[in-house]
Amino acid sequence: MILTIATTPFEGQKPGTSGLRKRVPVFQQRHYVENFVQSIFDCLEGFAGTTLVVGGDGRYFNREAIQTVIRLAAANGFGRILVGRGGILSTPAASNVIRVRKAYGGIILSASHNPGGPDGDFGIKYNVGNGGPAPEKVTEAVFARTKAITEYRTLDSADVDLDRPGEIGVGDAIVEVIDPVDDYAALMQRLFDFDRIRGLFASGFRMKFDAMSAVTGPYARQILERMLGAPHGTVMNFTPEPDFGGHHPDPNLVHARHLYDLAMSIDGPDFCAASDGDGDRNLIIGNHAFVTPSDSLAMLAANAHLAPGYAKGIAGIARSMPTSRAADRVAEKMGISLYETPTGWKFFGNLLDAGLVTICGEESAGTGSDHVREKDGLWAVLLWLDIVAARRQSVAAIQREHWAAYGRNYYSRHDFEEVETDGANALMAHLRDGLVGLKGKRFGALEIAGADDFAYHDPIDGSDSANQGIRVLFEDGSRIVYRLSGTGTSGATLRVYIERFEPDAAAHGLETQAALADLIALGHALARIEHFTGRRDPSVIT
Ligand code: VG1
Ligand code: CO
Repeated sequence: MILTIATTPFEGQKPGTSGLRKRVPVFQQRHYVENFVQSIFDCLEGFAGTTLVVGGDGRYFNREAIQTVIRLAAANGFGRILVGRGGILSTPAASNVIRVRKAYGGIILSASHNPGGPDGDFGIKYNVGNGGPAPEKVTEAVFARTKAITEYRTLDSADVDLDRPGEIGVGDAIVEVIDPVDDYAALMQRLFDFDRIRGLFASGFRMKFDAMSAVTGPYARQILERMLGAPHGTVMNFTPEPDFGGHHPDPNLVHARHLYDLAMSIDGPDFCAASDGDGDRNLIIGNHAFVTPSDSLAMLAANAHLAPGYAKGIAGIARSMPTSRAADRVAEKMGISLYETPTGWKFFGNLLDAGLVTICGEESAGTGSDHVREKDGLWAVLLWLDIVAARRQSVAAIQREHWAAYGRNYYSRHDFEEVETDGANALMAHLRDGLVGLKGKRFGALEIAGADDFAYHDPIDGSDSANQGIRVLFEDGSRIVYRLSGTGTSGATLRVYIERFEPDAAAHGLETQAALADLIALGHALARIEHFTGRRDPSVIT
């Protein structure tokens, strides 16, 4: 029976860079999930009888939220609801299911790289029919709706057994529990030369993939160990745990330090990789060769044609604004377009749909292509493996040759996490106020060529997005970028992105922080970081 339940709005149900993210206890409040999901449905049109995809990264509260979404979706008139078995769907796999099953859209339950567990984070994100995150005009409409909602529709039906594959009726809808891995693995098989990668493993190539007790475990074991013949034990921490085993599922140099140390050890594996909570990020470290995500984007774009799925070449590259300009040099040399978008994968969707770009990436360990409409951690790992197998070279050699051909963009991000929101806002206001005065100023060898607050005009739908981060540009091509995170759940996080281009191959072997030392010091001073946040040192350096 359909129930109409009276409710009142919650404050702050505003989707950020990637959906609505809050602490678990916030989501556990009565009506909280229902209000947000009903607000999404209230902003959609013409979905009666269509298909909705639902799945998450397996974190704490995933199963409860899925049951709620199923009841609301059925009561609101969706005809078929596809759910990953066990409530599991990685973010890129969900994007793929939406596309291959021609669903109306999907709801992904995840807080991505944020910690999980009863006191951790949870999140809800709506993806549209192309498989990608809802564009800003949709998320803004949803937020407006959350402020005015008065009722939601649900059912008094029993919970669905998420562990039993097959179909079951819920109200007038059919819920279908699907295998979370199959479609995705088949897609990877079409894009890459599995025989060649199998040959690589058979030749003794050694790899470690850390699934970080998060969603990629089942995917990585199926693809790497079963289909590609990597030795058992290649995939570590492969069981998705509700609290990610108590770890932080962010595959960066702080939370995946052990992989870095392993790859740098004398007898370390040839290739180390990891993904985040929901499977859309990637960390790539060759033996004695850490690849920054910005470089990875450039190197994958330059070599993608070696993989069967991209043999025709790539149409263009898109990167988020703070991502280094290493990819720009590849695009220039290849004679293809390079698009610079605001942070967040939702800005790539239109460019991919229009066929203007094939490969996209962000400095935050996100890379992907037109095969889905999300960034895709395992995809990046497999493309790297296919390139290594095709070129018969180590990651270190590929990286060295790339820098020699294109120059090296030294790059680092300094995060100041959980600082006071007022201070962080004051810091950004201080920077904005000073923008006009910066041009022409000199600091030692560094001269400022210009500074602005990045704004993006979408060439496809004509929408504008302002205030996307402060850019300080230098005469020698160096950059410092400042922005506040839109994925945190407490206080504010300031991100400072620092980049310097080095054409001289003789100077490509420096330690990154040392190579950027003068820019880092200037970056801290220009924004008066200690004054506004009380912090001298960043909490995370990537
Ligand atoms: C961060 C990253 C951004 C990424 C987003 C979602 O956002 O900087 O590049 O798209 O996380 O990634 P922010 O606003 O905190 O800087 V994930 O893995 O959550 O889906
Ligand atoms: Co993620």
